Amino acid sequence: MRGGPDPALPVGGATRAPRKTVRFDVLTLFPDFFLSPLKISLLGKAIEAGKLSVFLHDIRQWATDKHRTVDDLPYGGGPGMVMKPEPLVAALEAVRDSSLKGRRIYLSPKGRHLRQQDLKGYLNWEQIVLLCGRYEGIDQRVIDHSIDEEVSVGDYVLAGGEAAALVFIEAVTRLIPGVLGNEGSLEEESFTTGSLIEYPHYTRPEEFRGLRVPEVLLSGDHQKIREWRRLESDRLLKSRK
Ligand code: JAH
Repeated sequence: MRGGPDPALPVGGATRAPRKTVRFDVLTLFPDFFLSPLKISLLGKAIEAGKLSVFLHDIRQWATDKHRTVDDLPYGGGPGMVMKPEPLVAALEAVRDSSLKGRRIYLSPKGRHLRQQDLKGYLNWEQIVLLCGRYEGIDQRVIDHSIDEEVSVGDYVLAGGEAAALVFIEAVTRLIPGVLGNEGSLEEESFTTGSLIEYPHYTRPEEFRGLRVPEVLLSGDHQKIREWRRLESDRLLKSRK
């Protein structure tokens, strides 16, 4: 029995803390590229739980000629083809929801390197439009006038931005509150170690093909285990170029 109102009772009918959901709109010539990854595992579950939504758009929809042309020869010559600006800008304008706080991102090896510490910031956008290029890339004027940010997920050239867009979506999605299930994994990742470098992991059996699990991990001494892991993590960090 309780006297008086419970100060913790929600006001205005809310029964949960404001739920973070991220909406991605992906512009691509190959929407099918994303189907399996979005169906399974972490991304599939996040979508099912309503914490993530991904809308796939075929850029060719915004090509207006009979052959639905999206590419053309590069001015100044050189190898390959370049994606024409008109369909890309039309697509960017069409999918953008002006009622949402949005960010337009082009995946490219020339972009700013994506880092773990930047990822959380993307949770504050209500709509993230990811533009995936193909061929040699896209007309620079699209980047200059219709893109907010050029992002790279690593210094290598892919066949197109799709694989990079998936990396981006997955890395952001696992930070959405409630997505990991095991909220502890996130805490340990950044807080306990203070670095992204991990310590080595072992599971059963204790001996595998003559290789034993480090004794400290079998000791049950959690203080010592923490110390060992920090040391190993440090060693890995320093040995990496
Ligand atoms: C390749 C357009 N940072 C990885 C990355 C991202 C995008 C591309 N390559 C690498 C790419 C061809 C055309 C984009």
